[in-house]
Amino acid sequence: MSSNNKEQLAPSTGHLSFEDFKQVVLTDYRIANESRQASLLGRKEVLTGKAKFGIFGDGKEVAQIAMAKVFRDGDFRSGYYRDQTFMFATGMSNVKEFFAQLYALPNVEAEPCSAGRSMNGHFGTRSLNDDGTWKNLTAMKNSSADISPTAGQMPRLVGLAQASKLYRNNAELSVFENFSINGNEVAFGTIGNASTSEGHFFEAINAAGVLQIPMAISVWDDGYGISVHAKYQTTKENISEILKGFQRDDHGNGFEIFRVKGWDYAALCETYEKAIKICREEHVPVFIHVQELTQPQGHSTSGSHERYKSKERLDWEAEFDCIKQMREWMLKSAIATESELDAIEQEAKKYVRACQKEVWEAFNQPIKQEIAEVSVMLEQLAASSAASAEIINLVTNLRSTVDAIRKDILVAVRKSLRLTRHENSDARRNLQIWLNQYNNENYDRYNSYLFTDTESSALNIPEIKAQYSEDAKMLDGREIVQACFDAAFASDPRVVAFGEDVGKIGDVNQGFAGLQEKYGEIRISDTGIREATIIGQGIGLAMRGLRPIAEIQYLDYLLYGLQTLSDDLASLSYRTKAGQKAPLIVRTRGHRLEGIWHSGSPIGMILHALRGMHVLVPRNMTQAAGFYNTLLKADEPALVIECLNGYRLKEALPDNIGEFTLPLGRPEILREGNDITLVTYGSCIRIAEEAILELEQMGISVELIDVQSLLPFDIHHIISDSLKKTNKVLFFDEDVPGGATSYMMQQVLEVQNGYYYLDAAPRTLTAKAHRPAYGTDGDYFSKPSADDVVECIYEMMNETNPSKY
Ligand SMILES: Cc1ncc(C[n+]2csc(CCOP(=O)(O)OP(=O)(O)O)c2C)c(N)n1
Ligand SMILES: [Mg+2]
Repeated sequence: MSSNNKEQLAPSTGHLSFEDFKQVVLTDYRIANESRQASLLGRKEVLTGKAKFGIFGDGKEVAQIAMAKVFRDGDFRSGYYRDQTFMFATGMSNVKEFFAQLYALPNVEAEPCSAGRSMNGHFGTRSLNDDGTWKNLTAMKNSSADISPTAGQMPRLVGLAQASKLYRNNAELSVFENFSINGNEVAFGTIGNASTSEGHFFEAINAAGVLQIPMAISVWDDGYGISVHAKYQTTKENISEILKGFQRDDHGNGFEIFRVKGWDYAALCETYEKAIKICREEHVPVFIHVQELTQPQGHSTSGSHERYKSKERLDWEAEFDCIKQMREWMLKSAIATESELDAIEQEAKKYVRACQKEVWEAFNQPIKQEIAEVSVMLEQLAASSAASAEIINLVTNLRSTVDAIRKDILVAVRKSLRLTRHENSDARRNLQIWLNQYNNENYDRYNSYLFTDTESSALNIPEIKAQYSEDAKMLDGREIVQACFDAAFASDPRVVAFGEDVGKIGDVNQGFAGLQEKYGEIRISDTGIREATIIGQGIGLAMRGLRPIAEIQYLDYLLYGLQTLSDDLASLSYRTKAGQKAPLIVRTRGHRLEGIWHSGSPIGMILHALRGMHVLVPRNMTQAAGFYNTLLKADEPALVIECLNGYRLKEALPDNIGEFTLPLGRPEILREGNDITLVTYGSCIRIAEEAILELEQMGISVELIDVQSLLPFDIHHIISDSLKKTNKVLFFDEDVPGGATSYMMQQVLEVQNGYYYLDAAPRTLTAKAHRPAYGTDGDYFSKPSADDVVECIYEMMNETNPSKY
């Protein structure tokens, strides 16, 4: 039997003839059995060593089939590793792709979710064409790409659902036909019962209740989180019970909450139909607690559940296995006979086995070919080599390794090249050429697409210089960014902004002042104090074609959203091999106020957590505006950190405030000098400028460079060019010792070969290791001051020329 599950399943079984109804039910039973067989065989594949790890959807099949019936084109899923049956039943995945992911088959044709990069059970569809442009998401079923941290899917789910609300309520968006049809799309979330203990879950539930968005969250409740029973996870051991306060009231606020047994096929179908109708039509969030699910094979391949489940529990699980119950229901209701069902089960087993074989072959065949090819080359190398015996040994080992992988090939090739390092044969040259080519292929397989690398990369946006009239207005910095945002909202209806205090008062520093009145609450809005879901809102909206600016009020509070930024947003392009994108702009402000939680500058932490995003630190609001304009034309995610003390400083308003762009990865030389290069960014620029005036009086000429774009960093090596002239460098910021200054030093000395031009030891000047103390004195003693900069640079001059300084 062919198992193309891509057919649209009947959303309702209400008006069917018995024969049609029977066919629907039997198809469901077939899919459930195929999924179960995939789980059983998947586990075997891990236990026999063909795959590294397995986590499967057995015991959750029937509920997912019911959910799949109401999942339509344009809808989105944000779920977790148990959802294989749902993915099969909706046609978003299939058994072959399941095995391809299990084996880590590194190409998108075989494994479209992640090209082998995520472990098994991590699902996703491809929203993008090969050139990075959007597909028509309304004509396909969509799954955002899974991540492993439990409940990590929840913040994004809020944004995916909110997008429907924006598309339905902002008529200007109707032209963006690839993303929505009148906001009719539902965002389906799934989560395990134990993972509802996470803060992200509760935060997302509350946010969805406030926002009143079409979010349908299903909890797959099997009573456990690995070995930990519900009594340690959930108050009253019952998540829907404790969420009762969220139940929709007479004023229409809240959730509709449903509870259903995970082995009851008929009740599941009915519940999903009812729940999703409300969700889709009324834009009311719904919560479906699917209880009494089982884990026939335990949690994962990492251990057996017999260790922690009682015999009674295991017996109950065997009896209430959803597929067994579905079978009994079909027999009892005279929908099918024993022999019909036996046949389906047998077919499912055969079908899954055939899929597995085919995929294992597809995984191994290219590697076998590579081994054959390289073995011949190694033999040729051996023929003319003094290390012949050792090389032949390597070839023999490679050929005899059972199911050898690419690592085995490279170990043999690289060792052979090392053994022959003093030889110079044609065979060796050929092998080296082959290796270079092979490295390129493997770079594509395993390392490519940290960004989607499209024409719309931020690095490809042409620079447009700011233009100023002679009588350019001098405005407060806050008015400069406000004018930039005003222009952005006016020119592109997809742009939305949200965050704490962003709506009514236009953010705590007035960057959005007056814009809610002008463009409406639907586009510029206040949110609760919930940084993780502010980021998640941004990710979900961006995945559905909108251009969100998500604001985190202060840099110090970015940590609440950092998990979502790092695990979800920053990894998105890489983990889908450019199959999905979320061009979200995160705006925040930091540096230089007073007190432990208003003056932090944890830039090193950010740089290390957010590879896959751009990180920009404009020194003033004009630079910030230039970056926003660039980013709004580009399709990559970015974090912009504005200077808190810059909002009231006067700046000239460019005539083209909405158009001018600032290139990423290009530092600016703010002051030319000959004696030393001072590398810094953000608020430290002003401190540096103060210090430079005094140093000038001492006869020391400083070249001041504003990095302004930390990721990407100085693409054109402007800083090492400066070192050619000054031969000395100081990296200065207010992060901890060894924080972002060390990153900058590594970039300049190692990547740019800057060490080559140095006459003096390179140095860093940073804040102390502790958080900055409150008050002006606290600040002075915690962070580097102009005095520190002057003295540090003087010391460096003294080291190189003690007689003069
Ligand atoms: C943040 C985080 N903590 C811990 C883990 C390890 N872990 C993976 S699955 C799991 C249990 C999840 O249980 P539940 O949510 O009930 O889902 P189930 O596997 O039972 O379907 C844990 C603790 C993780 N992936 N992420
Ligand atoms: Mg569980």
